[in-house]
Amino acid sequence: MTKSRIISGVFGILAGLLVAFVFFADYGGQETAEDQADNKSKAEKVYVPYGELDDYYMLASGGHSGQLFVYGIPSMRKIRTVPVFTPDPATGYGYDKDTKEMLDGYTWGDFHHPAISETEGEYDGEFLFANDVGNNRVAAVDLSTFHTTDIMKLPNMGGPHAGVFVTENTEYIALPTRFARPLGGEYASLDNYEEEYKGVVSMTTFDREKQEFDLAYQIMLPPWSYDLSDAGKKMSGDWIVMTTYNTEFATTNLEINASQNDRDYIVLINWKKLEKEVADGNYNEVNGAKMIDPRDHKGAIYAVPVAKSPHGVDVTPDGERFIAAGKLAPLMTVFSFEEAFSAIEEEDFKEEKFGIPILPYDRVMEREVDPPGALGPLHTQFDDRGNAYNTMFISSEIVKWNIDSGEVIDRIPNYYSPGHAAASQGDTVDPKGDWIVGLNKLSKDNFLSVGPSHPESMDLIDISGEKMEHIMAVPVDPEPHYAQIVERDKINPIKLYEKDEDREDSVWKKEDAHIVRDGDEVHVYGIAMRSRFVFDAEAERPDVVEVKEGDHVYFHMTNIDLDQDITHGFGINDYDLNFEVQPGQTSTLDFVADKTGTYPIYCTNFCSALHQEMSGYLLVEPK
Ligand code: K7E
Ligand code: CUA
Repeated sequence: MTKSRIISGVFGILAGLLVAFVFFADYGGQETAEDQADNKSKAEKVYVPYGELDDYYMLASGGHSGQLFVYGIPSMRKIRTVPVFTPDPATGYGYDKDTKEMLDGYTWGDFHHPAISETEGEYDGEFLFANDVGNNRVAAVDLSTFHTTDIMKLPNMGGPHAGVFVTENTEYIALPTRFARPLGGEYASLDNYEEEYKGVVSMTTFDREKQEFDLAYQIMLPPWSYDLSDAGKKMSGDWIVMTTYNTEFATTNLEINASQNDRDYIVLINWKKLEKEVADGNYNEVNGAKMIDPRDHKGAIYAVPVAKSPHGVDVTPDGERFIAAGKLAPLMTVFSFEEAFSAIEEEDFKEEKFGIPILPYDRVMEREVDPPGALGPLHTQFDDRGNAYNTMFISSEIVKWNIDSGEVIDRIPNYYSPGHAAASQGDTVDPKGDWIVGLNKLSKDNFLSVGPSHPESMDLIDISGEKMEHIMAVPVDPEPHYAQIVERDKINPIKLYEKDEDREDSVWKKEDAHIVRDGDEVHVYGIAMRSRFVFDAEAERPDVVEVKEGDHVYFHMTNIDLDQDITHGFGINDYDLNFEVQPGQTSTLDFVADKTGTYPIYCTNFCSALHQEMSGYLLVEPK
């Protein structure tokens, strides 16, 4: 660069700064040249050119929408909403026979914590599990189709908030309760809280072949509230850890009454030992569950005191420590599994509560990390360089610190009030250390206003360097709690459902479409193809179904377009019914035709240039 160019360059920058300063003085927030360069470099980090794909899937809980949100990272583009605990007309979920039976009449769920199935502590990408705090359920989403394929209702529960977390090889999917409740939800006076109310952990298993949950056993615990849990890894692989609050047994005004004690507990459970107890028949049957009582089973359940009302507890990627986030106490507490195991070995117990030996805090606790002014720590995530990242709800930031030394390395503001954060491959033995997403409860006025309820927001933060860098914030539907960020090649979705001529209720040629009438049952074995429905190939009008008032009608529809991305919808005008069939899929819609009249049927999913012509009629003749 010549001298004159340097001088003019310097002048240019000065002039730019001056202009920026004047603008800034006038309008506030005007970008400087430096800001612009900075924004350009940020934009480049998240720009995914047309034809290329994001590096990661982010599978985020949709909270009380009961849904799963799928995002691409780093672009933060929303890709899909997958219904889990809630009906969804966009995909017909909860309308067709199978999914309606699976939802079993429930119209909402409160999905907090997604967990991807693991093999040897790594995400294997086959399934995603979800908890429903609202209605005591656990669900599995098949990640080859992004369809929810099983939901199990759990007995004896009171809001399984502290799950789901999977053990290293998905041996168990654990769900501890938030609200103490009498077993089976029976009536019991709150005056008898300590005796009759219980906390419960459900240990469920999932058969990947059959795609079915099973409740292996439950653990009956004192009526504390269990907030979050995590599964051990490697040396701690046989254990799960859970935070508690309300060890005061408050039954009203928890805001005050459940924050009295200086210490609550972290409960440690050896699931392997309990598995053996159950195999040996050492349990009581309670409402269909094999129930373990800590007073009868020694050597598997312990607790260690922790600073009051902790929220999250997370196991480090090497499995050697567990870290509690203080929530009410502004600190993170690092505990050593090795010390916990040696205290157990030597029976170094302080006292016992409800049959649970209490380990000495000073021995198991390795370090308290207390960054000045950092308030409301909720959850911990990890990178691949020995660092932890804590969300601070009250001081609205993420704090990065070194696990070995406790030294605080960096802090970065969030917009605003993060609950969880999710790091790339964050729950695994091998986190990637490039991205973390703050899942925030508030956005204030960061986005175009949609009225008094602002959207929640998510912050994308680059954690690949020593200092964290805030890249962007995006709005999100209520309500992000936790997410899993998984490398895209770990997920292998199918493109089509395989043609299977033996599949129950399917027909694959339009000539084979037919209707079977049996008393007041009408079974339509139909096909959907571009651009028509065929219900009865022989009929004068193959796309018309005539039934009698009160008939129980079954539309068994197969989409025979074995072409990528050609989904057909199926809506019945004025009957409040809609479902869809994806390429190669067979689905059944069943209902009682209790309204007489003439009802157009039409394809709701735009599928071809003649999509508007893809229609027919349902005629319901009065009796
Ligand atoms: Cu939102 Cu995990 Cu339910 Cu913390 S929980 S924030
Ligand atoms: Cu089929 Cu639109």
